[in-house]
Amino acid sequence: MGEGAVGKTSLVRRFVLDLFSDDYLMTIGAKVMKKELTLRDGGTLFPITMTIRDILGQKGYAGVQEAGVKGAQAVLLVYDVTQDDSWRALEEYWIPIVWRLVGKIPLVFAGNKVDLAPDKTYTKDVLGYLEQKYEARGFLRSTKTGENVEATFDQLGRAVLRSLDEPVTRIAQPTPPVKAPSPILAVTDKIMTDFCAGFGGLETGMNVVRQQFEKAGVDVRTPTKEGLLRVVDLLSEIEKSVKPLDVVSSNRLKRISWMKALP
Ligand code: G3D
Ligand code: MG
Repeated sequence: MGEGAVGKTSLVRRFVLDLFSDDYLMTIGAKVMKKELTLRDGGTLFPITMTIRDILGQKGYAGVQEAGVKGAQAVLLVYDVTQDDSWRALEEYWIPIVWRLVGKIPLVFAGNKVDLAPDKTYTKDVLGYLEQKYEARGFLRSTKTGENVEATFDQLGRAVLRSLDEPVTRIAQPTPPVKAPSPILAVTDKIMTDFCAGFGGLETGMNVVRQQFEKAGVDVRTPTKEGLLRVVDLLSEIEKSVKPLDVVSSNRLKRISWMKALP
């Protein structure tokens, strides 16, 4: 998890063989990937299959983000070392979502883009602060060098192994509540989550959502009413292949009614 453009997708892509390119597109929703690895802990080897969800970092998509984090056993929190706002957002926005919805599961920090860091001491101090405050490990990395990618995911796996027997505590309101996003983002978020709920859940649904947003030419950062209408129609077309027509039609009308209230 982490803000938009901090390097989440680049980091995951370095680790897994990712066949779907989204070079020209922000990650929409949550992209799910799998990776098999073996962890050595003490003298024992543990074969692990990691399911990694690359979650949309854009503010305003709480529904999609919350669906993405449910069931997580650990979270990799990614920030951009050249943007102080990006690690502050981990504290203010992302960690509270995790604590509230999943509980105190293991966290690992990844400070990305160290190749661009102007002040290495400051960069190390920020990571040290986060590690100490959240009792977590952290790594600095860069796509240029590729170093610390394996170590980061290795640490995630180890943290999960160690936490398996421990009860998870949830925190109801860890920080002040987050303000509602712009109305159009809220509706976009609602349409995405609604479609996925009726289309096999996040894993299946989001692949379709991603394709249809792309087809409609809608940027999730700046959706317009016209663009959203195209998305709603495209999603209806997809639903026609698996749902009765009356359901497809009522879904479409419901989504359009959400948009009607928009300015
Ligand atoms: P996100 O998934 O968190 O939104 P991306 O972020 O992985 O899409 O990365 C956003 C941009 O940051 C990309 O630039 C990517 O190449 C760049 N980036 C990611 N990691 C590093 C890094 O370690 N160092 C540097 N210098 N850049 C990095 P573009 O221009 O492709 O959008
Ligand atoms: Mg991304």
